Amino acid sequence: MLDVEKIRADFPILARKMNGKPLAYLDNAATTQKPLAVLEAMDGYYSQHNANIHRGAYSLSQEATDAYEDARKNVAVFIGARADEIIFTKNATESLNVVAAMTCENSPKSSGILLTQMEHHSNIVPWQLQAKLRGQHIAYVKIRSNGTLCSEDVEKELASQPSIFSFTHVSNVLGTVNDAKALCGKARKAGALSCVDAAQSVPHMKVDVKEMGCDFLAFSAHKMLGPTGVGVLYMKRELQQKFEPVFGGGDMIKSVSFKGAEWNEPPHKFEAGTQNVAGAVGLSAAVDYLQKIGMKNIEEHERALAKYCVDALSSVKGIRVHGPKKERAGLVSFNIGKIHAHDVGEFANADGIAIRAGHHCAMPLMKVLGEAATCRASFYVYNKEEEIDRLATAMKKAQNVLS
Ligand code: 7TS
Repeated sequence: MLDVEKIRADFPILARKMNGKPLAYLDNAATTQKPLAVLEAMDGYYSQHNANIHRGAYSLSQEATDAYEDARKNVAVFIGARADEIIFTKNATESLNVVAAMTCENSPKSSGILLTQMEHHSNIVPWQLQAKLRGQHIAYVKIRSNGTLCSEDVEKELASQPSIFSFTHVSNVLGTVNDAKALCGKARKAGALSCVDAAQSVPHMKVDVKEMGCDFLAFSAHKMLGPTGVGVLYMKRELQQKFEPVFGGGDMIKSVSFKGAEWNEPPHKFEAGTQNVAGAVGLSAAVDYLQKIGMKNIEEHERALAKYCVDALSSVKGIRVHGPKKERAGLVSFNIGKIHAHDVGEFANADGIAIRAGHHCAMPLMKVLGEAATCRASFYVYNKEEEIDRLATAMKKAQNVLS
């Protein structure tokens, strides 16, 4: 059991009122709030240690470099990787764009890319850009009506030997938790690389990249109590020499002449230009904060809230809850009768409740679900049952007034 009230005291924003009501922040799949420990770590970096990294012969630059490289080590331990397998990026989206560009450039023309129907646009559009550029084709693993991946379809699509299988670990719309270890294993057996979009899993459960067996894994700091503007690309050590960097510039080179350049050692080979050092420091503080609570405790807390939410919403007339009935991560997407999701969202907002209404950057999935948009409540360490009770009450009111 988490001490939610104690946790909430670490997040100044949660004491705010919205439209005269206490803020109930239930949009954590979009972004999370930041504890004082993260804000103070970033402030401390800027006020005491700021300098450019990997270059100064002076002590302050060494301090900044140490802060950045310590953050890398901390993130590596958090996901069971080696420090040099952690590449800092801008966000999960940039990480996925980099994987798409690197792997597609390295794959034969007309080779296949395998995705799933439940991907966020961040794990679709980068591949579409590359496929168009290089004449490669994309296939999508279908989902079943219960919101899980169709395993026969995985087998069938992998049999046509795509160069890479890129899939989400947890769906940001359905809450489906895919068996990433099994899917990476199947990809490997079929001779395909595996890339895991972990934007919705790393913040909420224990993820170990070695145990999972993925080749690439992507996530964002801002969805795990860290700052915006910093993300992570895990890239298996054995692959780091094989691929050319996507971005060129300072720090990623060993030497440059007018003719060409020689790359720096990974991970620096993949980090061009001045990095978001304060962002990495903030992410590292967020990792410390999460680890103090314990990832197992966090996962249990959120799953319990999701179950509580599904039960609470079941008394709303005309409710349709999307995604798996049982095994679901800490988020719940739903529609009420024929009422547009945006109208429902505005109704919740009037009561100080922040939920997301829209296509959640998953328009192809919306098409499969047969919905233009859905409402979504998504939870984190600081959410409590009382907030879900308020949501259910607001939803009953919305149903009464709007239908
Ligand atoms: N992948 C998944 C599964 C996501 O849910 C998101 C963001 C991303 C990738 C992209 O993350 P970014 O930090 O690079 O933008 N998902 C959402 C969402 O569900 N609502 O707002 C952002």
